[in-house]
Amino acid sequence: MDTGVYTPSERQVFTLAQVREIYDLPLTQLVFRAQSVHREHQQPDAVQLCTLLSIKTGGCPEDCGYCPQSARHEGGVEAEPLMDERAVLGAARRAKQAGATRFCMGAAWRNAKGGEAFERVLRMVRGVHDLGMEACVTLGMLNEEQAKALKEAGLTSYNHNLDTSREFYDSIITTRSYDERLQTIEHVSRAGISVCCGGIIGMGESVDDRCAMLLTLANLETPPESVPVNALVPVEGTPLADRPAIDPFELVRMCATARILMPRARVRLSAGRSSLSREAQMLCFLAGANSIFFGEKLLTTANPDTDADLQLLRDAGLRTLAAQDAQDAHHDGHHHLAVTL
Ligand code: SAM
Ligand code: DTB
Ligand code: SF4
Repeated sequence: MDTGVYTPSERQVFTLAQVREIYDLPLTQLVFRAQSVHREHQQPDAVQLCTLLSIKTGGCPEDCGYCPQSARHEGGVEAEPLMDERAVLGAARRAKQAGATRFCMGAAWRNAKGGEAFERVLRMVRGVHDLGMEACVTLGMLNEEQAKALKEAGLTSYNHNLDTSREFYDSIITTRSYDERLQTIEHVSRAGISVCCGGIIGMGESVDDRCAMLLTLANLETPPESVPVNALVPVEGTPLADRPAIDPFELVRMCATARILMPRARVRLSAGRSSLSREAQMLCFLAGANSIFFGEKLLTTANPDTDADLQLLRDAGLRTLAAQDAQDAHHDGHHHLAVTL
């Protein structure tokens, strides 16, 4: 297995059959292989804590089948206006105090809005950046100009997920195409902003769909800086409300395969942790996950208590990764750990 440092031009190229072979390895072998890659490219004993805030909740015109914020599903969350920037920066400061090094702001928009709303988002990004945290936003589709402005404001990363494979995509979302997603990702990349891009498992997709999504991500011209792996949180009123829960081993396999395919990315164990045991989460960390959403809420649904998360990391002897470290590790391979729990 090649575990050298990859540059975009010399990185390994996989076929779908090879990805599937990796995903289907006996779990012991899969985790061993992922852990070997992890140790070459990442701090093996550090986890990044990222806090999410929904800065504009609900009333979204898109029809994403999993999402409680879509105005097209019955009984979704109430639509609220874009938050005031002081309230957002207050939340960012509290997240920093609690140990988070990245602050991610999400808006239930089809695309990033212009005018005052966008100016306000830029001020939020600047404020988070000035706190010394990594700033991330997810605002829907983005054009090149907006991407440039966000970069200038100090944005670290833009989250825009592929969610699933191209083949399965249309059975989950009809109002926005797969190619439009890829285009937004390209605008983000071109502006020099890191891409945060991943997906969801548990929506009824096949294992090939999962592998195809990971392959698409790994084959992007610039592979994502971070890859959120979400387990569907089934929400009443959404078309996917009745989907059965996934087996946690599936999540372990996703984290491990993502780690092997994208050695330098942060693999973020995202939505769905509330239903995972400590042991299952530890297996995900062993498999190469090195980032979690930290804070009692994701965007609109529950996340584990911060005390429980800090206890888990403490019991496992894991440390949190500081913001600048994350950037150093990403850009030049230097690793320094700062925050102790
Ligand atoms: N509106 C923006 C967009 O879709 O790009 C940003 C917010 S959206 C809520 C961000 C991501 O959260 C989605 O792409 C999806 O992967 C994830 N997500 C949303 N609802 C979820 C759920 N119920 N379970 C798991 N993941 C979910
Ligand atoms: C991502 O992939 N997962 C986060 C973040 N990116 C924005 C969002 C998860 C949302 C889960 C459902 C909710 O809380 O509304
Ligand atoms: Fe809207 Fe994003 Fe939810 Fe889709 S995932 S309905 S775009 S908020």
